Amino acid sequence: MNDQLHPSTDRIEAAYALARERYALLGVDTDRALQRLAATPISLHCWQGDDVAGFEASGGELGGGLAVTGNYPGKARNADELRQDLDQAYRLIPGRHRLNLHAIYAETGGQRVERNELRPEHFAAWVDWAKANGHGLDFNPTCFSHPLAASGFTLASYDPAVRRFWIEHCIASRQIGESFGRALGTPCVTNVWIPDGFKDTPVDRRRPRELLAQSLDELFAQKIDPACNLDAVESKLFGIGSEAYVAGSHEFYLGYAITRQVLLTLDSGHFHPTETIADKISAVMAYIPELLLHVSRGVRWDSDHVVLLNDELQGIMQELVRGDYLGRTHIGLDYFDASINRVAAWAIGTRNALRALLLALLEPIDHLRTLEQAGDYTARLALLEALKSMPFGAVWDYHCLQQGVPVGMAMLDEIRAYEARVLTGRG
Ligand code: RNT
Ligand code: ZN
Repeated sequence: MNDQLHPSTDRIEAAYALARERYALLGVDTDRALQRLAATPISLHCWQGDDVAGFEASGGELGGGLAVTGNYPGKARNADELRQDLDQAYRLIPGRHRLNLHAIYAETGGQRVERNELRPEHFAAWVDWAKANGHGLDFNPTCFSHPLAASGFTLASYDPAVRRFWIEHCIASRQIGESFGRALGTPCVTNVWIPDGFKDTPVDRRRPRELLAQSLDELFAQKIDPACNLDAVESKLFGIGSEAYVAGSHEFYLGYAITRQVLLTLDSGHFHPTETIADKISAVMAYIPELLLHVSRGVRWDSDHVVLLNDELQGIMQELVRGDYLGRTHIGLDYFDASINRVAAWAIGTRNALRALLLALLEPIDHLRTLEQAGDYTARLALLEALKSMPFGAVWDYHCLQQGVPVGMAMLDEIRAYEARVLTGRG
């Protein structure tokens, strides 16, 4: 570690003072932007820490058309290791953030518990940990990596026994979500994603969707206090093994979410490769109560790469801020990369989501809107382009300093030290 490579506290503060002045000239209050940033939680996806493996005694192959590539050493082998890695990741990320759990991360003390029999007590250690560390919890039924999902169908299966099992699992999951919300005083978003679809062209596209709607109505029938649990449904265009048809497509779930007034989940990797979700936000928000985002990055397909600070991510965050949707949006991440240090993957991706959000919060949006309404597109373009070279980095560094997390590349020093101290010993 070479301290000379990293800026000193007084240099970071001096740079911030200058940046603040520059933004103030545009009418942007950087202190207020940082307050809003600090108040926005991101839900970290637990599954980046162990390549979506989970802790089931019978833990089999990753299914549902999901694929994790890479074998970087140090993957978490149990819940204690996963929490230890998460603690390290949170120490690198400014602000207080949530954790998004999947049902396969239950702790059943070595006992085999079927997924339709999972209960809140199987997540007691997660709740204790969340409470002790100020994390809200979110949840997902795991409708893949299971013999009853091996046909490629779950809630939309033609087999009533298969549907029944997954309906029961989703009901159990909502109750677990409710228990999280009650224990932690912040609603749990329970997100239903299923892999159901056909590899090759089906002749009946209608029936699986009818079955899916029926299953969903059944599993959502029990009303749960929205202060404890919020239900979300996640669409997908295609998966590995469901290239020709996915029952839970975007149109299907958009209609479902609107008519049932549940949350819609937009995963940025679940659309055509050139289709981005930023423009969808203001359209769907006209009709749905709240939104769940799975911020991801597809490369050629839904490959779930670590999110970068790129135009796509900025477009999403700009929409949330410009449209004033932050209060109705739950921001979650969804990627899994096993080819790099997994703690770094969490930290880099989450910091990028926050950096994109900060960039959006630093826009003089009222002024931009006035220009647009006046038809002054010349000034709108000039200002938007000028914003790109404003000293945003100084504001971000100051935020990290204030929040007690490493600034810039100092983050990597901590990751390397953790790797040497903890991860390499895992064999
Ligand atoms: C799959 C969906 C889903 C999963 C997680 C593990 O394509 O994106 O959200 O990635 O539930
Ligand atoms: Zn997703």
